[in-house]
Amino acid sequence: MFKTKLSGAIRHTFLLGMLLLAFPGSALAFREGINLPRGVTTMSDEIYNLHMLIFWICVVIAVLVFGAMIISIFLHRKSRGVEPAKWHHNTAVEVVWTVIPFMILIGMAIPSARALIDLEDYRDYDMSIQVTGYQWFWHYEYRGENVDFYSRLDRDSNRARQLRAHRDIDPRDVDNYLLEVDNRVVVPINQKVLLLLTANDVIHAWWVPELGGKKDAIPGFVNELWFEITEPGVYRGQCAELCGRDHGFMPIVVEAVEQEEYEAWLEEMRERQAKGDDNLQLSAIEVAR
Ligand SMILES: [Cu+2]
Repeated sequence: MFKTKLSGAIRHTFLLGMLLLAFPGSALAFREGINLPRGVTTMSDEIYNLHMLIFWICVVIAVLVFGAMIISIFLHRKSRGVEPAKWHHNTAVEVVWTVIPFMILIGMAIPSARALIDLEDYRDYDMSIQVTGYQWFWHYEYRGENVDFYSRLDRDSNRARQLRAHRDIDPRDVDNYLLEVDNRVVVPINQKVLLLLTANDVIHAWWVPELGGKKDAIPGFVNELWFEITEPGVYRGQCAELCGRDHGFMPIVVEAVEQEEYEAWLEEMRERQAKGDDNLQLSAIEVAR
């Protein structure tokens, strides 16, 4: 009687497990914020797919291993009068439990290596921007476009964070508090954008999570990072290195637009530069601090 119930329960658990595995990742109610964000670039997509592949391989292994353990504990428990097996050293079993993990590791290594190689492939880019980290703002130079500007924490966030000096501004009333800048990085969609990262003072790190990459900006070195954004939008990030007292106040905002819009923006920036717009210069940044 009990045996029938137990085998029924095992069968139901097994069927439920198989049913869950049959659903794609998104159908399993992975709430936003729990799973890895999918991002908006070709590379972040590849990283996400790799992550999900490895995740499901781990789930299958966990279901099989823990399933076998649980079933074995139930069926071969002492109270049922099961005698412990006396044999040891089974060559067939040892071959199987060496070969199977080996095959699994190869299955994981191939897509991982492919993603890593893609991640580090900086050739054939469409445009490049030299990014320099400062305490505590960024400088962007669009190479070959005659456009360069500084990008720092926007004035509202900056005033609100100085609680003592500006008690009248509540941080909760500021849109995108600490995640907004005065001059955004504008890039066209569907273009391979190469960033050349360095720093002027201490080590910083350029990180916009949705773009699927993070790189250190180190004085005296040039690091590379590339992305190709597929969806227009505004993407926010921060310096990801403990770079000093005001480390939390150097956000990064990337705006991805259509090609024509990007060209128009470049033209506008050139005009602003020609007019000597203070908001693009360093002196204005220092005055505001
Ligand atoms: Cu920094």
